[in-house]
Amino acid sequence: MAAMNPGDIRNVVLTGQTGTGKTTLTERLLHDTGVIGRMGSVEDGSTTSDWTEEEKHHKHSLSPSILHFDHEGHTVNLIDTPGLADFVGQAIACFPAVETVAVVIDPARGIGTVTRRMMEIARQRNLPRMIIVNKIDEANIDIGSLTEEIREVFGSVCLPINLPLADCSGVVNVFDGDGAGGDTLFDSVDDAHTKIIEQVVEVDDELMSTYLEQGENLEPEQVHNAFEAALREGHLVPICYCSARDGIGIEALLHVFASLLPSPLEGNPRPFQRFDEEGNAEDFAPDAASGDGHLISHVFKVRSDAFVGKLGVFRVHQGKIKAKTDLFIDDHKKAVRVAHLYKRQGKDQVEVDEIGPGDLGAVAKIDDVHAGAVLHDHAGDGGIRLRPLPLPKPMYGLAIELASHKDESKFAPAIQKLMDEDPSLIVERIAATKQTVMRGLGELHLRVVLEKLKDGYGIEVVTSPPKVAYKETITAAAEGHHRHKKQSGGSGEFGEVHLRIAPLDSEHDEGFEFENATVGGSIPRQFMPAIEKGIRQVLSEGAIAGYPLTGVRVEVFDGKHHAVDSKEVAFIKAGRMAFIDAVQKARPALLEPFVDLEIVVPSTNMGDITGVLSGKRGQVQNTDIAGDTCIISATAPLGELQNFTNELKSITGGAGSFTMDYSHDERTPPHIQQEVVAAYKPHDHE
Ligand SMILES: Nc1nc2c(ncn2[C@@H]2O[C@H](COP(=O)(O)OP(=O)(O)O)[C@@H](O)[C@H]2O)c(=O)[nH]1
Ligand SMILES: [Mg+2]
Repeated sequence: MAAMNPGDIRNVVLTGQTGTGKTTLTERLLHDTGVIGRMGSVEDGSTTSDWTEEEKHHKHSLSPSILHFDHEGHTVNLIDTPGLADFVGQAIACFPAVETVAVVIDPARGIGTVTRRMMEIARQRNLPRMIIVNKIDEANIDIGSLTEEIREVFGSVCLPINLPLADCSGVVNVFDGDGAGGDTLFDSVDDAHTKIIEQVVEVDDELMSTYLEQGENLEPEQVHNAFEAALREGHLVPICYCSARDGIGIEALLHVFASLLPSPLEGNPRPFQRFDEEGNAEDFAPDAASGDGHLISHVFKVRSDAFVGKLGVFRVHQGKIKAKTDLFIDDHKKAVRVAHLYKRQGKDQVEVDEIGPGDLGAVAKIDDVHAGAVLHDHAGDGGIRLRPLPLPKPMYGLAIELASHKDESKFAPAIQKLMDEDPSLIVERIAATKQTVMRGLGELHLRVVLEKLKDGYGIEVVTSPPKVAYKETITAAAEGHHRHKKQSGGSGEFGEVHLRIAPLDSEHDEGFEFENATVGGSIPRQFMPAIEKGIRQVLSEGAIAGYPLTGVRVEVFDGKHHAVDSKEVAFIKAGRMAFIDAVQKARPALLEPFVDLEIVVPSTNMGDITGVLSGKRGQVQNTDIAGDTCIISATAPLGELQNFTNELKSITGGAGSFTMDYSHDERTPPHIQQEVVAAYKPHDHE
């Protein structure tokens, strides 16, 4: 099969709150374009899009699905993404793969926070946007006021491109159709037509004059380019209405997707950067029109399967990717062989020979493929990277321990695969607390990861709240001294060190400075590295509570040595003990990490949440009420937030969500420091 003409492709991501009907709508579009004979349902786990075992079990989309169908002579590549806040990282990762972001709204639930976030990220990334109001079949909803609210929240650039009929049995095209249909539920076809045409002609002066002369009678071909320009500039966000369940408004939506949205040749430039050897970056926009140019493609989704192996789903931005050729991944020197190429349709895939510019495809069994990887075919293009995505930082943690030691060798490779496919997952060993900590966006996120670990790799773990990763520091200057002397049979060990320490500025890069201030050869210079080594051992193991020590300047100013018995090991020990001696006199303190929180809750819960936060030593910085929702910005110690997900869930009945980001370190209150230090069982220091 030859590659498609980029002008015939439309790439669309479907996003928005969970439960708004994205997966059902995907199923409906596949059905109505003849891809599938019978519509499956989310409830019985039979949709083309929610095909993984986890998705069938949870009855929610948990990772993006890639589908395609043909309409009006064009191919639409549709990416159905998860709407749960815990999984938005994967949805955001799909944005650079498409020209248009379509958010789906359920009138009964209102706009919602994930929708707001996705609309904002799409705007920041210069992606054309559209809004789909689904479930217009439902009783007791007010689609007219929802439309007003959409315009209040996202601006007057949002305009209906079709209107529901008064009985919601269909929709009328108000942009480029004949306007036939009947009475509409709100607004009139004529008014809606005038509004959208006037919005569109504003981006094109010439068209504006033609419009003023010709009046309403602009032909669809005359406005096509201006429509694309209006979408590109964010000057128009079309609103469509439909019922995925009952098949209402689907033909009109298909028309917008296939014929009105920008093709890869018409969309905004792709957000790449090219780095030179010094690390300087300049913007780089691949050109989809140059079909035979260098290949530039990027991987936006990775799926690892214990049976099938690793699958990398990519978008070609320039050139062609061909089966049975060699490719480079990022700046790797060694090329990898692409044995097989596929087009994905949910869980199914069809093998193809090549994928052309603007199209989406998949490669299998290339181990080094990771989310965000750039696949290219010229070694000189190794400096090309995607502009970083505004992904939420994984701060919600669980300490994990293997349930059985026999899984030890399987654990690291399995975790690596899970991290490769999930941009919001980190698993790290924290030296200070001697724990392995898994971090994600929320409780459900990590629950699903643990299920995959169990079902996909046969590994079970026991979880607990992670210990707080405190740091140690000093708050005053002090001196320390130690004489190390050991006589056992033959040659002995001797070294003596005097040093002084002082706090460093918290902004200091490394958090440590070491200086030899001895005079007159009291300690020969060759022993200084040994002394520093001994001190660095304390920096990583801690002096008072077993946590890494930071923010200290050390000056060795005196000491003694012995011609025969002074050796490296003696000064390592002397340096280490003299340093511990000094730290204990330097009013040591514990630091704890603070995070910036952004909590989104129904406005009615605002008081409860701020109350809970103050009980956690949190400080509310700002509250911002927008309609029915309230955004609370606050800082709080990470250690106090271990149960916050559950508290938020119970206070808001599941409607609240939050993100957290590292803010700064702060001294723990004295009573907490006392507890932590008392719980520390110092190892034998010598
Ligand atoms: N009444 C009605 N229900 C719908 C419609 N579309 C989807 N649903 C239901 O809404 C629920 C969530 O649908 P789903 O497709 O999983 O939403 P997603 O989370 O956005 O993918 C399911 O129970 C669907 O049957 C619709 O057009 N009308
Ligand atoms: Mg879904």
